Formats: sequence, structure tokens, C-alpha cells
Amino acid sequence: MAGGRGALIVLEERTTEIGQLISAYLARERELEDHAVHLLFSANRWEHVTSMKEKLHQGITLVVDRYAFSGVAFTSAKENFCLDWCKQPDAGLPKPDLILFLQLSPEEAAARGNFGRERYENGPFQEKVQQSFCQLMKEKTLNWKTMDASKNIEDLHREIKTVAEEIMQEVKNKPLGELWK
Ligand code: 2DT
Ligand code: MG
Repeated sequence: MAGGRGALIVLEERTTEIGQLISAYLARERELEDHAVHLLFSANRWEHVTSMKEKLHQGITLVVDRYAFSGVAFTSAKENFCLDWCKQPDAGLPKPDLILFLQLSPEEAAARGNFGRERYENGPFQEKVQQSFCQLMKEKTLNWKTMDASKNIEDLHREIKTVAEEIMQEVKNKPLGELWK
């Protein structure tokens, strides 16, 4: 999102109570109702919005992991959740200028380290999540780019750097948008 200098925000730190609850849920140390956990993930994003906006207004570019799209993709992959309900809690968050989808087949993902330990890390569920992402990527008002994550790190890094630098130039003087509004 906008700006010149970069900053990486990974919304999985344990500095907030909500962050701690989410970590415990993912580690299977505690159970939470599906709607409730969806709202907690969203709340965890909202509690970062003030500081995100401060940084953006200082001209800092944000690279954000765990943003709204994973939230919608994972919850809507569960039984009885529609895409539309899943999107609502995140509507109005700062809108990304570029969304990178690092695509890797569930088989390849499973072959990487530690797969299976965390909640959601199983083949059939990952397939459903992938389908939800495909639905989300149809939205033309968002700038999605799919990257082949099976490439080696150096090549992938070069590609990401190129598209990121392009978009940073492009949006330099554009106002910040609101997601799904
Ligand atoms: P990461 O692999 O991105 O750390 O996520 N998840 C993530 C949700 O269910 N809802 C969300 O809003 C987000 C951001 C995806 C860890 C797991 O948590 C899921 C996998
Ligand atoms: Mg993960």
C-alpha cells in the first residue's frame, strides 16, 4: 500500500490479547466457535488500522501478511459460510494496491516443513480454501497477481520486487481506498 520506504506487518504477533487467542486456536490449544474466530481474525486486523494509516501517511509502504483475503478464504471454506458474510467484518479496511497470491499446489505445500501441525493444514480443506481464493480473485476492482510459488526463492523474489516497485510508482500520489466498499 502506497509510499516509499517499506515496512512488513505480519498480523500474527502475540502482542495483543486477540493475537494470543488466535495463536492458541491455530495451535489447537483451544477451541473457538467458527463465527467467533472469524470475527477475532478481523478484529485483529482492525486493531492495527490506526498504526497502518499513520505509516501510510508518512509515505511508508506496507507489506501485510494475514490480511482480509485469507480470512474470507479460510472461513468460507467451512460448511455453511458464504463469501458475502465472511467479507463484511473486513469491509472498510485499507485497500491494498496489489495483492500477491503465491500459488502452490496443496501437494507441494504438504511436502514443505511442518505441514499438518497447525489447524487447517490438511489436503481436502486446503483444496476448498484454494477454490475460495479463486472466487475472490474474480473481483476486478482489486489488483490480484498470481505468482508461481514453486519457483526458487531468488527468481520469485525478483518477480515480486518488479511488480511491487511498479505499483509503488503507480499509486504514489493516489488516495488510500477502502476495501469492499
Ligand atoms: P497464516 O498461514 O497466514 O499465518 O495463517 N486464517 C488466517 C484464518 O482462518 N483467518 C484469517 O483471517 C487469517 C489471516 C489461515 C494461519 C492460518 O489461519 C488462517 C491459516
Ligand atoms: Mg501459515
